[in-house]
Amino acid sequence: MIGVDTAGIAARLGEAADTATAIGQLAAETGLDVDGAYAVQTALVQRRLDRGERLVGLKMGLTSRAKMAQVGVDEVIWGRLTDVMRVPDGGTVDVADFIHPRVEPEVAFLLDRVPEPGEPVGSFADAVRAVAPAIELIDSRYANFTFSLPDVIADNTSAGAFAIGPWSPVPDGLDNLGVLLEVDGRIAQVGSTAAILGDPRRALDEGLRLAGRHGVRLRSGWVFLAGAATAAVPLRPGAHVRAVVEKLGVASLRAA
Ligand code: OOG
Ligand code: MG
Repeated sequence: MIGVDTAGIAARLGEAADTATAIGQLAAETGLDVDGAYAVQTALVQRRLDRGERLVGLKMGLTSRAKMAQVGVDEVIWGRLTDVMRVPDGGTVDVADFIHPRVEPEVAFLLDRVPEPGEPVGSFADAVRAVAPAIELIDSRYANFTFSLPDVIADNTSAGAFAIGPWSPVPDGLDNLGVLLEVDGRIAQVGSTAAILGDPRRALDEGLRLAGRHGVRLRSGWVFLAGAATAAVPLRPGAHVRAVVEKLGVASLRAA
């Protein structure tokens, strides 16, 4: 897109994240479209890589109706994960590092042999070495957690932090496992992995396809978050959060 200041928009979003200060939406004002927004995301993540962070995976967003409805955007999106975003399972995040953090239950894949560009997607069992329950902490850099499709893409799909529970070998079926999000021992959200594109394995096909469009290849050893099965809930200081996925177990984190 001619005239869009990709680096300038990335700098505004990067500053907002670094200082945990919300900003207004940018896409309408700057004429950003979806392709331009992915270019901003690339520049935004490059700022992190320039200060020594490492890419460790890909995350899908808005792969469930519950999430689409919560944020009013109905397209599947993807973003990048870096090592600094990873919190140990059972670890603590400081809410002061974020603007208005929310948590959501996810299923994570540990990637094994992902196809080369242009190669057909082989079997899920070839592409994925292990699966795990996970929690994603999302934190839109936009005021009131309100954004358009290009806005949220540019903002690296609200990626903030993530915790991954124990890895298990890929089970026979992943398509209808019960999902709970618990906060301080109370159930905050209930769902099923079926909410994720009918089967979370489809999220990997979508990720390969959508990221591939932008020349992004998934790597062996990367983590892949398939997208939340339920709406996200606000993360308050002191909260203890657990994501429970049937057959896969529990991922947890605490908020300081
Ligand atoms: C966008 C990110 C969505 C998911 O799992 O659906 C996402 C947002 O809700 O702010 O990570
Ligand atoms: Mg998510």
